[in-house]
Amino acid sequence: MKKKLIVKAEPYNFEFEPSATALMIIDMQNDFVNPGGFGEFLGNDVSLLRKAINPIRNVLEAVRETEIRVIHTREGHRPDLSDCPPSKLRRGKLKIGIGDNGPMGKVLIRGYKGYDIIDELKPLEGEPIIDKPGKGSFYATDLQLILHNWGIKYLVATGVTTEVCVHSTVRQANDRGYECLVLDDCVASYFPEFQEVGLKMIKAQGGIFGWVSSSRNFIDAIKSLK
Ligand code: TIU
Repeated sequence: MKKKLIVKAEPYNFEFEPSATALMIIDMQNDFVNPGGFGEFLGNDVSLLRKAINPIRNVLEAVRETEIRVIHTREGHRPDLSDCPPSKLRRGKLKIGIGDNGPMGKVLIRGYKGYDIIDELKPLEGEPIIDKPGKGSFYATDLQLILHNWGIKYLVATGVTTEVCVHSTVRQANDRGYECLVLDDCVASYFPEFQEVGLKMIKAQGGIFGWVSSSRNFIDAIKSLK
């Protein structure tokens, strides 16, 4: 029998096998979290997302001492925009939009500073980075192949934004049979009301999309693995 751990969570405790678990850090990129990027050009106060950084870093450091896998994602596009649907390019009628020049280089484009994962959460070698053109991490990526090869059954979701890329990813993962735990202080939204209701939607109806807990509860649960 593989070792199972329990995290105090809602709507009820989350049971998982560490060897079959991956921590997902979703889109913690300069473009969403720092001023002068896509998030700000969409009209948002990006400082609201920064409160997730320390809790994610705490979880990441704890997980790196265990057999739990780590996967990072980045949202964005090829420099020639061939993987960007025209509808996404047009959306919002932005003054500075995807592919345009901003203070952190071309907005949401691979290879530019805005696209990079923030310094505080830099991936280590052996932690795959999934480059994704959509909001959900499974769409047009090799995420499912990697999870399959690693025998992953459980996902711990962190990152931004709660109701957009985190929700899209959790919904896609849930339909594919993964058990998803979302850590409430490790996800953030530009809209406080969406943060609240986004988390409620995960755990409602008996955990229709998954479970919700906190960084503290998760770190407590994996302490025995070190
Ligand atoms: N706009 C917004 O809230 N989010 C995104 O566009 N992408 C992600 O959530 N990563």
